[in-house]
Amino acid sequence: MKLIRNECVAAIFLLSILELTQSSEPKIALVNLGKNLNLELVLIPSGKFTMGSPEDEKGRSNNETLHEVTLSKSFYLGKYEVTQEQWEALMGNNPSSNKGAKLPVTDVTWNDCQEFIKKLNANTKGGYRLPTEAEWEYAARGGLERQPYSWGSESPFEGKPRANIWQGPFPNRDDKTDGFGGTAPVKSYPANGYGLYDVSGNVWEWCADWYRPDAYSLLYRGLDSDALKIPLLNPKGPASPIDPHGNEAKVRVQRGGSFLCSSNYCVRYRVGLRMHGAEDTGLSHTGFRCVLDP
Ligand SMILES: [Ca+2]
Repeated sequence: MKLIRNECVAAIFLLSILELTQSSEPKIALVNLGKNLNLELVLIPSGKFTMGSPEDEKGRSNNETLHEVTLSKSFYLGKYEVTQEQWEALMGNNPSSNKGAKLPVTDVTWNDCQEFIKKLNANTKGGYRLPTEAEWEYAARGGLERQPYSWGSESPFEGKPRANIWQGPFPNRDDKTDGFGGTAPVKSYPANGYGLYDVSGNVWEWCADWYRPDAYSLLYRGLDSDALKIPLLNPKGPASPIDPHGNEAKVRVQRGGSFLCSSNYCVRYRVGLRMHGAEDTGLSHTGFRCVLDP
């Protein structure tokens, strides 16, 4: 009898239901947030990839040194950026500047994301966290190797819109030919090879790692050039940050670019592009997605 009562309590507890659908690809994890809302995560297979960007890639920065990475364990990653209605269902507030239920939650700091994850873990079987930078890039590449974008090499300005970015000369004029001038509802553009939406553009996504610009390079590793060919195993980033602006801010990695990224200015919707932000600062073009360890 006690067992039945405990099961009933568990059944009505928000966030208590985790369903793993294993009958079809891609495998999806659904987490019930209440109010008929699910957090959806896609299973990303373990594997090996080349992280960073070739030196001849347009817009490439010198912090993107090519190196090999092995991710030995599969993981679930948010199918799309955490939305405002999802955030509100769990946290009871909505910090976003540009309001809309299906828009990604924005203005969240890295620390805010930790609070969201802490609550998610407390109310489920646990296993939630932010992706490492390596996991993020591996998943965002969707199985493609050494391509500039999450969809391949085609220009984002040809054919159907592929991501919510800035069209026209930044910062003077955004032609909004992708349909949106600010954030776009998640899943407005095609998914990548792993079934993930909006890894390019829309909002920057927080990663777990500390940021330092030389994190991929020999300068940081202090090894000879062959070291770049030896795959790093499940890298978690540097032990401490270096703020490239010299402000000694506690900077964390951000990836993916946002609706403010243009071709004439920064090309930051490239899949290898690395960005950073102080962990206590949230902006109107910054959000996140979660990892779930199986
Ligand atoms: Ca846009």
